[in-house]
Amino acid sequence: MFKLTRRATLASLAALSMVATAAPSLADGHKMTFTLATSGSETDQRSVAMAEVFAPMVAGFAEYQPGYNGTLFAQGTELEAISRGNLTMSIASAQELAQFFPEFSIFATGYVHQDAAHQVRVFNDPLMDPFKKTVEEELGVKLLSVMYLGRRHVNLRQTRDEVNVQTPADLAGINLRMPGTDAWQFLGAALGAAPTPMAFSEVYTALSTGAVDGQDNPLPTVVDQKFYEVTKQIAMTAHLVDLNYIAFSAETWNTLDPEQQMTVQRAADAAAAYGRLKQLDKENNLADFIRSQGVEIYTPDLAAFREHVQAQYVGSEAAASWPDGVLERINALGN
Ligand code: KDO
Repeated sequence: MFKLTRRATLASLAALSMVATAAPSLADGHKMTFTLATSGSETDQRSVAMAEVFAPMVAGFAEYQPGYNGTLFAQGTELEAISRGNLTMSIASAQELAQFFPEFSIFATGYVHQDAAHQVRVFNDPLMDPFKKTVEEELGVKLLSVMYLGRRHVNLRQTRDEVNVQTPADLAGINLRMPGTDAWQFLGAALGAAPTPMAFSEVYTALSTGAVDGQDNPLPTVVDQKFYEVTKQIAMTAHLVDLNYIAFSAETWNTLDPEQQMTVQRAADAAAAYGRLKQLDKENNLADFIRSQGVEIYTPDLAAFREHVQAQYVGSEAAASWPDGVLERINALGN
């Protein structure tokens, strides 16, 4: 990681030269500005939680300025923007972090996290300390809290009569849109499909035109993005209980006094908890609405999917990057 460390060092040196003059304190009568970039919408529960919980809690010393739908920075470029001092926060993914640090792919591996509570136990366990330390030291990013995105399922344009998804073999040749990073493409192939990399903002149009056969996201996202208008089935593969991290600039963090740091940490934890509960509620209550929009929802052979997907990771390059004992520890923290 010499190149990244060198770049991060350069970014930090540049930042240090700025900190001497920047970091307006309240004494100036000016508030800091916390910019957040996300490819999510304004109505996504994680965005709502940041605006309704995080922002008011830090309002005493910082103005929260969110950019939704990838408008501030394109999906997958936010962490680099934070590292270079051009952005304060993002709703990051383990898959994006795995582009810098391959070992993060363990948190993006199919059928590892069992549920939202398991995600929280893992994020707060000492096993995470080396991961968090690496990201802060080499990228200049602090991972403050873990957010719940939800169970990802296969969502196709084809009707169930056309493609009945029972096992991974039924996805052979299916052009499945997955997000652009390697860990996502690996997961798409592990499901048995032919993955296509594509930004989140392009998915609806690609489904409506048939440029892709399907996509994978949790039910709340299917509703928030209206994917039910351009798809006909959801096979509830639950292949990834997906998460995000509230990522925060270490450079900005280091300009805060201890009380402000504690407030930011508490605000992030409160927003993550609020968003988790809202997302779980939506996830547990949206199936009937989606069915009412003409989308068939059913449960495939989950044992077949779990067995096949996990077998793809055994001996993989991704698995080779996982620190010894971490997978066992994650499993021990399960139910
Ligand atoms: C997506 O692009 O399908 C995805 O769900 C990937 C997640 O890691 C995350 O980036 C998410 O999009 C965005 O937050 C938008 O919901």
